[in-house]
Formats: sequence, C-alpha cells, structure tokens
Amino acid sequence: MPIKPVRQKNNKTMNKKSTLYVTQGSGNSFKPMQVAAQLGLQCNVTYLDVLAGESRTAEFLSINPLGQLPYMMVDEGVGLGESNAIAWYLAEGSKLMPDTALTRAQSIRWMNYEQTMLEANISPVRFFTYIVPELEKDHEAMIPVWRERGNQGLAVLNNHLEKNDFVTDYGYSVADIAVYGYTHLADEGGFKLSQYEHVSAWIARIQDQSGYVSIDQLLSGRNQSLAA
Ligand SMILES: N[C@@H](CCC(=O)N[C@@H](CS)C(=O)NCC(=O)O)C(=O)O
Repeated sequence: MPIKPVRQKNNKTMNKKSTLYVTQGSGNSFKPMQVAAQLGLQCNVTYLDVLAGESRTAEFLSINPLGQLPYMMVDEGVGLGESNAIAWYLAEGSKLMPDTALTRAQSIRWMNYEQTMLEANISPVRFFTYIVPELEKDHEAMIPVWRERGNQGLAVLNNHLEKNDFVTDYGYSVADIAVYGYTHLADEGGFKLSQYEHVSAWIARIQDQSGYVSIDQLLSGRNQSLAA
C-alpha cells in the first residue's frame, strides 16, 4: 500500500514547561516516547517508578489525580492524560498524522480497539505474570480470561493486516505506534505472536521505520528511581 505524500514536517517545539511523565517497561509510555523520538521532538521526560509507588505520591497526584502514566503537562496548568491522546497531540502536523477524514476516523477506530481489546487484556496479563509474577496467584481467575480476549483481539488485528500493510489506509502513522505499543510485548504475557503471521510481519515493518527506537532504549529498566 503506497504511503501518501508526507505533509509539512512537524515543527512543534515543546514549551520549556512541558514535561512528559512516563514509566519503565510500559507499552503505554512507549507510544508518546516513540512519536517524540521519530519526530525528533525535544521533551522534558520524567521517569516515575510505578512499582516503587512514585505514581501515587501526593506530588504526582497533584499533577494527575488519576495517578496514571503516561501523562503530559503541555503547559503550566494544562495536563493531558491517555497515551493515545498524548501520542496524537505530539504527532499533529507531522508525517505520522493521517490526513483525511477517513484515515483519521480509521485511526480513532484502531486506537480505541487497542485500548479495549489489546492493551486491556495484554497489559494486565503481562503485568501479573511477567513484571510482578509474585502477584499472579491473586489474579489467577482473570488470567485465562485476559488471554482469551487478548487472543480474540490479536486475531481480528491479524485478519486486518492480512490485506493491509498498516492499520489505516494512510500508511505508517501514529495509529500504528499506538496499536503496536502493547501488541509487540504480547509474548511477555504468554501470548504467541508467531501464531499471528500478519501481525508479526507488521511488527517487523514498524521496527524497520526510520528513527524507530526500541522500548528498551526508550524506557530502560524496571526499578529505576525517579530521574528527570
Ligand atoms: N488508558 C491509559 C492507561 C494508563 C495506565 O494504566 N498506566 C499504567 C502504566 S502502563 C499506570 O500508570 N499504572 C500505575 C498506577 O495506576 O498507579 C493510557 O493509555 O494511558
């Protein structure tokens, strides 16, 4: 599928007061970090260690009352939550932003799908079996449910990617980065990505994009202490 002509390169410069809060090893935090890396955006990045409770301190809750990461302070007093919204904001005006009504709607479709069928299942099973396996027992009733739903989600994505190189008709975009965030980590949750031939080929296509940076490079370490 041909990639549409590249639009004006993103010339957004981050306000000096803007800060992106992220956490290590997270497919959600990966998304805005990947967009920023691929577009060469300069961001102040603050790493918070969720496992050490750094996302639930009074200081961070005064910034984001939900205590979730990623979170972006776009300007003084203007915060933005939700990984896909932050990734979208950072991609605005760049070659990563689909440029027609249909391809932008397709992006919303797949970014919502990511949150409800992929992230919602892959993330918890990966978290409780791989990141903190000592908590697996407390969630043993839900683990097969998350795996079943996650596999349903991957199967639908696989069918879509059989006929499409990227999730929308625009070509490689912020929507692919969003869907890729947790999808590419699924094996760490006990899924078998090798069973999903077209998803695997799409993952390889994303990793081949110029400027792609792996999650290990973007968000290294699991238990690093707060670093600005
Ligand atoms: N739908 C949200 C989910 C954010 C989320 O659940 N973040 C996790 C890390 S991946 C988190 O911050 N957990 C720590 C906490 O809730 O205290 C998004 O896409 O940003």
